[in-house]
Formats: sequence, structure tokens, C-alpha cells
Amino acid sequence: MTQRISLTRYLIEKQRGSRDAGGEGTIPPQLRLLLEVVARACKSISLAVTKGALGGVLGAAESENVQGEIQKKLDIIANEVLIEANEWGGHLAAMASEEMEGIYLVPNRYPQGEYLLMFDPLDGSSNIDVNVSIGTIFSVMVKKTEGPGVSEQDFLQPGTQQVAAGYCVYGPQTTLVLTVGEGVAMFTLDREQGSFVLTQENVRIPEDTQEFAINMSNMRHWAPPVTRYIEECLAGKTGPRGKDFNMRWIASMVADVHRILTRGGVFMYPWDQREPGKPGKLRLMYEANPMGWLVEQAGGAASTGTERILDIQPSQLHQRVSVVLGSKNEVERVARYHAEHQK
Ligand code: AHM
Ligand code: MG
Repeated sequence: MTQRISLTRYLIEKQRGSRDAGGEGTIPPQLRLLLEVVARACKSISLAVTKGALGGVLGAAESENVQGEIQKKLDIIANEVLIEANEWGGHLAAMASEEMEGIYLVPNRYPQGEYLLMFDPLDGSSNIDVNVSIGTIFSVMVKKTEGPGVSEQDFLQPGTQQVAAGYCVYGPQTTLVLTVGEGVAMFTLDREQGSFVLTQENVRIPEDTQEFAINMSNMRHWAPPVTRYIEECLAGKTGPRGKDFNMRWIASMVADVHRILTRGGVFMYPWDQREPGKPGKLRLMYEANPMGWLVEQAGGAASTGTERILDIQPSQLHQRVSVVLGSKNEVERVARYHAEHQK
């Protein structure tokens, strides 16, 4: 029988390092602990999601988040689960979440660590009540300033500074997808055992694709380079691309990105004219950065259309950004159309 590798073992082996590499580990013990805790929280969230109406978790809460969006009960539950799981372990300096206006400091009664954890506790909120895949997205950085205090400024580092990133998709299977900067690995939740089991390593996104994901209902509001790209895809075999394209749009970034990591494709949530002052819908720190890094680690690319997402120097915690990510050649093509348009 082939041996099953649990997430715990995978992380311990990363911490220990391989004998060939002289036993030099690639992740410190505190980061291993952090990732174990995040995975444990995702297991709890997965259980709550699975219960649905039976657990009383569906529907809207009576509150709005900092972005002015109505919160769903599960948005709040998932946020609380992640905070409660992470605040006492001693590995974190602070947390930030889509569902909280300011940063969350580790309470004084607990020891403080050096890591900063950012998350979108429940991505794809509009899909909760209709029983479609949703997920949790997370990103980890190191606090660079010395001393005990933590401020929002500590979080404002570009995506290149991430030391771990991932997501957990709650779909027909619960799958945790992780990078610590050495490629992408996928772990499937074994519900009987209660543990995540390694089911794919060295995930690679094909460089070419015939599948795109975008919310087509916004077409009339797009910028010309985006319209050009999608129109060429729609023109199919007899158009300039010379091939037919398929379309998917799940409206859960986690599920769309999971498909792209599994079989390729391009995902776009670009800037549009509905609210010209807003750079896009998705958030840089806990959506675009972690997903962008995962996609790059799998050989794909992630851009705003005009620059690499991971290079953006953030100025705000809840900053929004235009997102184009997935199969490398397609993302590069979209970026080229933007450059040509600027000329
Ligand atoms: P959320 O974090 O509030 O759920 O919003 C993010 C989601 C993404 O998962 C998804 O790609 C997008 O919003 C869908 O937006 P739309 O409903 O405009 O298609
Ligand atoms: Mg989200």
C-alpha cells in the first residue's frame, strides 16, 4: 500500500528539511504551527458549511462589513473560528480579515509571535445559500519592525514578501491548497480520519488554455483591452485566435482558481466603469496576493493587466485591485493588450 502523507507529516518534513539538502529545513517551527492551526480552523469551517440549514448557518446576519457588504452568518462564523484558533498559540503578532475593519491584535494574555496572518474567512459569500463551492483564503507574512507593537503599517508589504499562502475550498471535497514558496501542494480532507491527506504535489498550470472565467454581465463596463481579449475568445475558431474557447464563472474565486490550478484557464475580475474610482472588486492583501502567488508557484502568472500583482506596494489594508491570473500565455496576452492600448 502506498503510504498516505498527512499535512502534519508534510509540514514536519518541510521543517526538518531533506537529508540531501544537509537537513536544512525550509519552514521554521512557528510557521509550521501556524499552518497546522489554519488547517484545523478550515476543518471546523468545513463542518459548519456541510451542516448548512441543519446547523442554522445559512442566511444573512444583521450587519455590514467594512466594505459595506451585508455579512452572511457564515462570514462571521468563519471569521470567529479563524481568530479563536489562531490567537492563543504564540505564533502570531496580529491578524487582518475581510470581515474586520482594523487589524486584530493578539490579546495581551497570550504570547506574541512574529507572523502576520491575513484572510478572507469565507470567499464566495453569494454562493453560501445556494450550496455552491465556497472557501477560505489566507496569506502569511513576517512582521519586519522590531519590538512588541503591531500596526496596520506592518501589514502593508508587497505579495513578494509572503512566506506562506493558500486556500481551502469547501466543495464536493474539502481541499486545502498550500505554498510555502516551493511549488503548490493539494491536500484532501479525509472526513473519517479528520486529517488532510496529500493528494497532489508540484501542481502545474498549463501555459495555454481554451477556457476563460469572467463575469460577462459586466461586459459593457469593461476597459477596451479586456473587451478586445474576450471578444477574440468569443470569435472562436474563425476569429483571430483560431480556436474555440469555453467559459466558466462560479462567482467564488476559490473555486475558479482551484479549477485553473487543476486544468488551466484564465480568471479575470478587471477594473470596470461601474465605479471608476475603484481599482477592482477583489482585495489585494487576502485575495489577489495569496492567489497570485499560488498561481505563480504553479507556473502561471498574475497581473492587474498593467503590473505584476505581487509587486504592488499596498497603501491600505482593504485595498482593491484588478485581477488577471492563470495560464501564463493568456495572462501575458491580456497584459500586452493593455500595453498596446496605452500606446
Ligand atoms: P466575497 O469575498 O465577498 O465573497 O467576494 C469575492 C467574490 C469572489 O469570490 C468572486 O470571484 C467574485 O466575488 C464574484 O463577484 P460577482 O458576484 O460580481 O461575479
Ligand atoms: Mg472573497
